[in-house]
Amino acid sequence: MSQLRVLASLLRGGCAGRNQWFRGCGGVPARRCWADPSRRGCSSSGSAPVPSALASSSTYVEEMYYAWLDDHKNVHESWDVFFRNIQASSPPGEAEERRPSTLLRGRVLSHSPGTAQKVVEDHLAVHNLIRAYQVRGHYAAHLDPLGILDTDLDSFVPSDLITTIDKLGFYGFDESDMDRTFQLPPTTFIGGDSATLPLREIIRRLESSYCRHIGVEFMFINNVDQRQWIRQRFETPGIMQFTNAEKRNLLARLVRSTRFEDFLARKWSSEKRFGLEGCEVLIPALKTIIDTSSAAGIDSVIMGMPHRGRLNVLANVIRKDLDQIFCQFDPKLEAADEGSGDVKYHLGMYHERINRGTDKHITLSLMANPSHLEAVDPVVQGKAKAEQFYRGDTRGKRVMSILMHGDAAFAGQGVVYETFHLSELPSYTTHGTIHVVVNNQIGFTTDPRVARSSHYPTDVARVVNAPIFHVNADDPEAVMYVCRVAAEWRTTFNKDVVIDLVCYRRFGHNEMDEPMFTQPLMYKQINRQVHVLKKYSDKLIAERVVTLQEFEEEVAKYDKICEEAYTSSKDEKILHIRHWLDSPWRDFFTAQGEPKSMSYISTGLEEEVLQHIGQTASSVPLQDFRIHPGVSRILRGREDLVKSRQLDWALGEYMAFGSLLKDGIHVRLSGQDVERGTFSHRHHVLHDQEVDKRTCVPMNHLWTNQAPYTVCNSSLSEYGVLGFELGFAMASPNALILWEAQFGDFNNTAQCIIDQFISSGQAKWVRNNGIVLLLPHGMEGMGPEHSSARPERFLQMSKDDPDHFPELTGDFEVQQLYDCNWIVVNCSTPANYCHVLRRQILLPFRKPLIIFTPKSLLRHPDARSSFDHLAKGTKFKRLIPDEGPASQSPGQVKRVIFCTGKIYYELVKERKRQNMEKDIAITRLEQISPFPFDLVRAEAEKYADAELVWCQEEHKNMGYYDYVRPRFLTVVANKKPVWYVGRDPAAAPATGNKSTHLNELKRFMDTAFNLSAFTGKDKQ
Ligand SMILES: Cc1ncc(C[n+]2csc(CCOP(=O)(O)OP(=O)(O)O)c2C)c(N)n1
Ligand SMILES: [Mg+2]
Repeated sequence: MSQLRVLASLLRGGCAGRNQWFRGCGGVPARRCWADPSRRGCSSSGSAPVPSALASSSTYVEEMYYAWLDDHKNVHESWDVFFRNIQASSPPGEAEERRPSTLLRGRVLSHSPGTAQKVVEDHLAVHNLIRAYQVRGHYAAHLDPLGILDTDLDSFVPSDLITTIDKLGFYGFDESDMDRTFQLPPTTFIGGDSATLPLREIIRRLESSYCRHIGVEFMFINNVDQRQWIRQRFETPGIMQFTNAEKRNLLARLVRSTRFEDFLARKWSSEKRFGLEGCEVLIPALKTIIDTSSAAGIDSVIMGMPHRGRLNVLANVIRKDLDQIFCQFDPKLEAADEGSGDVKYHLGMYHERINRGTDKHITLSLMANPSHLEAVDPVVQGKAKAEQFYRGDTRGKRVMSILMHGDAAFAGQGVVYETFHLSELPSYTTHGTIHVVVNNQIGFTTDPRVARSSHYPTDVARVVNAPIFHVNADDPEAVMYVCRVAAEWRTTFNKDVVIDLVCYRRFGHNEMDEPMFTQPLMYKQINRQVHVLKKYSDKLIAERVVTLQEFEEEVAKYDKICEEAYTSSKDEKILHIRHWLDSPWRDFFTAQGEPKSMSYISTGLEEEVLQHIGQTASSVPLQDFRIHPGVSRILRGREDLVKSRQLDWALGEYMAFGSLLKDGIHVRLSGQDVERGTFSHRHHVLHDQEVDKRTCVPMNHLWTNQAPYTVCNSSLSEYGVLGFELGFAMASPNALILWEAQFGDFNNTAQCIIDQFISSGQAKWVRNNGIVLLLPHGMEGMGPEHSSARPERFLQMSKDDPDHFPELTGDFEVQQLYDCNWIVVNCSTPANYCHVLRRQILLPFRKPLIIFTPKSLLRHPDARSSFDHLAKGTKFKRLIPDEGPASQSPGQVKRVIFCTGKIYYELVKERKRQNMEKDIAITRLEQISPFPFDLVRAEAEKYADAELVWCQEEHKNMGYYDYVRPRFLTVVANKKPVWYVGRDPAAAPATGNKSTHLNELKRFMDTAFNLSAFTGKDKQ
């Protein structure tokens, strides 16, 4: 039995899909939507003695039958004969019943056993064949311009594609069947206006649709309408047509793209630029996406891309002035801005202009990015989401993102997957991203066969049901077509889509590299490869779309533009990174990009505001909303606190968020389980216990004209989500954007965002960012994990000078914040936590803020603040001095213990227990970095005769010690030692053994209160 017979018996269960399609024809040309859904039952033939192949395909037979009933010409004549025979022999009345399964019952065998079965099976075979091309046609497509590599890493051609005539046998056919005509199923558009086609033509059209220069992967998409939409775009005969004007435009864009790289190569032959040669078509591809999207209403496009072709995109897509690009190659250019700056192929850009293709206004921005491939993906998404949010673009109809990728990075970097998984989440979706892969079939020197395990570099996109259009980049018209379809796909379905530009890299990884060392045969072929511009111009000249002279004029015109820009670029003497800003905040800064003042108003609040927020935080603002009794208890507890004018941690946070919302500041808190709070203390989203998915966010019921509060549980990702929030925070300075790690130590899976963007972003790209990281931290006997948010790492990356005592000007506090790269705090009170969050927004500039947040302190009865500490006129305390007996008579104090965070409460308890409140002062450092030199000096001078101790609960090689020690020594001008009290050095952040944990604590507490512990030692 041929394999077809097996396949035929497998063709069951199409009912759901078909019915859905019949029902869901809306929006898709209803060429085959002939049936009344009510007549299209999915009945089987039950126990009737219909031959097995027919029984299993009764739906198919029914389709044929209904088509035949509508019009006998709808079906092939063999079917016509078949149904006529059955109807003619039906008892009177039965034929009117019009259910073929009934009509067939007991009749097929007796009327035309062999013929009927063969007819059905042959039709099924054809349908299978069509489906095979739709599913696997891309494996046989000619995607590689070099013609030597298998883009899918596999030279195997699926056995069910008819690449040679003998493969017809797979379907039980031979050459003699090639001119037989078959009825086409409703799941294909290859017929155009005809419902039937000869087998030869069916195969030809399928090859043309799926096996030429475009390979379409879409059959894994489980939405039938979407699949049908794609089929229509790729199967309809003659659909890929371009006008002569479009072809000329395409050629002109290719000229620019190609000649730009040629120009750079000529002028700066030994400079790294990561040229686009071999994928010049990227430029017209992006322009087509932008034109099509602009025509559909998009007026802001946010892009992220790697090194390859970046300068070309800046020049020919974003339209950065060419002289500004060329002057970047001048080594004598002096930097005008502070900070490190960055190499030219990492810089970003923001440009508002008229899109020539549509004559509509458009803003294009390319995000600055580090070398770390794909790291910018979630950042772009976050920024796009924020722009959509602030513009009320709830469906992504005005703002969109485009992400470009290299083939090796797209397959290899996990953040790509994390970003895809954000694409459909309500609080993270950007309503469809167009991904463009520059698939040059190599990553630096590495062959794809050892760089990925999937067929294509794009397989990762399948997880979100994104269609993938592979296209041979040496066929510019095919590229244009898929770009247009991709943009239309986004407009229609607001879902992600991938364009895989299968190309080659004409030179080495960069202009200095020798590719023949590692890819000799590939590069022999590349050296023979005719340039795409030559191929396409020859084609258009042969088609008489342009003349040779017109083409040469176009080239000369662009070369002249480059030459002129080159001449004027020589006048540039100074490099302004500021001109390469990707996210300008125009009204926030002065025209020169400076803060409008160097002070900030008090972060304190009116009593009524505190009361009002406190009451809302303790109540359920919706009627008939039944909350869990445990939550009720928590709200009652809050109510009691508010009545006694007290704050716990959750209330402190409420006060900060609520008061900023009142002032029109959008607040967004994102991270794993943030809605409830990992430690069940927050409860910002209440859940009705009786109505599924009914929720209430009291923070959004505070004031009538308040800004919105967004609190969203994220996917289980740190790299992706932190990158996303960082991008969100770029869109506007008037928003407090917070990312909370479930436990602080999980920040290390987002290390790249922290190192490459948060700590160094301003230095490299002169852009401010006020993102807040909430990192639960504290040694609570919970084991090596979940104890440390690794303060040492953040502090090590803080740029304030440990050895230099700064000049204390009047606005020192603000100036110090302005000069730093980020702010690191560990607050010990809810009031101070509230103040530092409010200060973040009230400052006239933005800096990232890292907060080590508590766990046990969330409910610690001593870790509460009075409303007085938030009253008008109060502010964030960078340092909280001792206010007890020691501070009354500082001359008697023997030791000052400086500490930060939760250990303060343990120290105070122990001091009391040992009755040493006059002997030992305990001072809390709340802002660790930038280091409050001024306040620490005041404390050190106050207790001039006392020993200085730094006490921390973390191990000695971790926590804060390495950061604070040299700064303390600078404060005391190296005249006194700073003694360390804390855990010994260790490899793991904490012990897994509870009793060891407690013993360690006891040991260092004993040292802290042993006044002779350091006697006789002169330094540590
Ligand atoms: C995260 C990361 N790891 C390693 C590198 C070093 N690197 C730079 S380019 C490159 C190859 C990239 O290949 P591909 O993504 O295919 O882009 P192409 O250069 O071919 O355009 C590598 C490994 C990097 N930049 N980023
Ligand atoms: Mg590559």
